[in-house]
Amino acid sequence: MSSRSVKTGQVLVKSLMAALALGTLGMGATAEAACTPAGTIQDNTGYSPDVDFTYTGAWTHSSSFPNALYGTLSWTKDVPNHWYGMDKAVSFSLECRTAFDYFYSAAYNRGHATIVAVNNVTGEWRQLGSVDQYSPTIEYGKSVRISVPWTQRTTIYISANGTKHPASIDTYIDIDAIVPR
Ligand SMILES: [Ca+2]
Repeated sequence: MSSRSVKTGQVLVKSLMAALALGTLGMGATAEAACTPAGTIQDNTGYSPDVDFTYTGAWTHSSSFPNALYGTLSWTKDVPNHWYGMDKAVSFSLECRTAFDYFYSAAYNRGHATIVAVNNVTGEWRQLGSVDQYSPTIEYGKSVRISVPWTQRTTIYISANGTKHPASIDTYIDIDAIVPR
């Protein structure tokens, strides 16, 4: 192949890539393409492609838990200053989803996790529930399904409430993964 035809080939590839990029941008403009895919495990470390986890406050992240999903867990007992729990939390956004599964580990030092949702379109917020993560023995891969009140883009905040089951020795909460539903 001559250098001329190689260049032609490169131009063709560039043109194709540009067209694909335009196509992707075009799809992104529609509401459907912005939907968070359902059923994909989203790991708490945030490397999963469709949900970005954001951590505020004091969290510890570890990849030393072989029995957790992808071997990773993040935990905190940092209680938010705001009662609606947005300043010290793990947060992520969902769109077009009506629920998500919250995976965590239950243990003897776990407390209550508070879950709050904020509608990014209307600004409404709602407390979705509280999860008691206490267990006398350590149980990895536990999950609870949380209903989401809006299919519009919604940010979910999960934070430590600072309260616990009477038998628990501490108020830590953790996140292992979420699965949008
Ligand atoms: Ca994990």
